[in-house]
Parts: sequence; structure tokens; C-alpha cells
Amino acid sequence: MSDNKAAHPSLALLNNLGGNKGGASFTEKLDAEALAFFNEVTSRPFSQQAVAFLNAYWPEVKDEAEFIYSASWEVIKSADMHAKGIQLIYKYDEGHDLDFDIGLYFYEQLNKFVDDSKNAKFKAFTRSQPEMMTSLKRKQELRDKVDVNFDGRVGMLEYLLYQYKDVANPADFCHRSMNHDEHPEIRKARLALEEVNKKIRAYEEEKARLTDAAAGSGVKALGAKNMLAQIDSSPLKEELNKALITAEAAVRIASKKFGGSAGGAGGEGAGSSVFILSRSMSL
Ligand SMILES: [Ca+2]
Repeated sequence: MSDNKAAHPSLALLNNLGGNKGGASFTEKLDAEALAFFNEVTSRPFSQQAVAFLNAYWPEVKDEAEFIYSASWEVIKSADMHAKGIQLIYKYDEGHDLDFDIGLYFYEQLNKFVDDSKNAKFKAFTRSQPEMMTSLKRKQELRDKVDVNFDGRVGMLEYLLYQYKDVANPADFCHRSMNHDEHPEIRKARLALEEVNKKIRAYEEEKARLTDAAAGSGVKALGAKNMLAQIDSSPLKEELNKALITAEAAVRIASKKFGGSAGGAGGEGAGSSVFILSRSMSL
């Protein structure tokens, strides 16, 4: 982990980016340190990239968070599953980027998603609508603009920066995020919350698997039904729920106590982490 690095941006970087907040060009080249930071963020799972983006731009994009979570994130995962030939969500380890062909596919699927009448509510997120363009033009955009670190792949962070380029750009993202000096106590609480969320995910995966298996009528289905009943009557779900509430509260308390270099709005950033991570219990 490059935490120390993230917490101590060099003077050179500050000088370079300091007076340049929203005004830097979208494709402005990142210096070596910013690029290393950027590469580290884009190597995290899609959801963690979204959290990093939301943390950096919460005041500007909080109204789009629901779209990012329920549309973009869902579609990018399904595009990645498609690329990897995986059909079942519980067999899927969340990925972190797509090649350009799958990137193209992702945008097509996202366009289909918002055009689907059952997803009509997502049309209201006007800033989040994917622009329609030809495949040729899209590939060019992917290559020239979306792929900030020129590795021939598209990460969630790159997609988000490009989508919300009215308020965001890569250099500014690095500037904001590398300056975001996460207090060790906040970090500790956040990691504890991530652990709880991992357990919840495992629990929900197992439940989905059993629910699937229980749908049939053979001996196997009967066994799965029994297992389901056992899980349902065990205190596990309640324990996980309790752990989640406690861990979320710990993040909020730590954020309030130690939070924020950004003009007193310290809770904001952590708020978006909680937003995304705690959604997993709502199934
Ligand atoms: Ca890339």
C-alpha cells in the first residue's frame, strides 16, 4: 500500500497543481508521483475507485451517486463478467478495468440500460447520461481521453473522471486525493467497516447460491432449502447487521473527531464511503 505517499504529496507536485484547481485541462499530463498514485487507485476494484472518486468530488457529484452506484457500477461489473465469461455474480471477483473492446461494450450496455423503460428513473440523472457516439468515435475517445494513464485499459475512475469532466479532471483528482490526509483513526475505522462488508458479501453470496439451488425439486434442492432455513434462523444475519451499524458509527465518529482538512467538511468524504459500502446489506 502506498499510504504514506498519498499522505505526503511532494512540494513539486503542490507547486505544479496548487493554483490549478478546476481549471487544469482534462488531458493534462500527470507528473510521475501523481501517475503512480493514479495507477494505484485504478488497480483497486471498481467500487473502491468509485469511492475514491466520490470522496474527491462529493460536494459536486453527490446527486449522481445513486446513478454511479445503481447504474454505472452494475453495468461495468456485468461488462467485466461478460468479458470473463462469468454468468453468476457470486462466482465473480470484482475487477478493476476493461480493455477497449469491452470498454466499448460497457458504453453500449450503459446506453441500453438507460434506454430500458424499466430504468426510466435513471433518465433524471442528466449529468450521468452516457453520450451516444459511433463505435469508431467511441474508441478514439477511449484512447485519447478516457484512458488517462495510457495502459490500453479503462478503469472505473477513468470512466467517472471523463463522465463528470465538467467538475473533474485527472490532475485535479490526484491533487485532491493525495492531499486528503486520512487520519489513522479514520483509516482504521474505514478498514474495519470494509471487513464487515466483506463478511456481509460472503453471507449474501452464500444465500444467493442456496436460493438458486433450492429452486429445483430434487434432493439437492431439499438440502439447500434446509441450509437456507438454518441460515435464516441463525443469529448470523443479526450479528452482521449489528457489526455493520457499529462499524459505520465508528467511521462517522472518527470522521467527526479527526476528520477533514477540507474546510471543516471532513465528514463529507467519509460519507460517500459509507454510502457505497453500506448498501450491501439492503438486499
Ligand atoms: Ca487506463
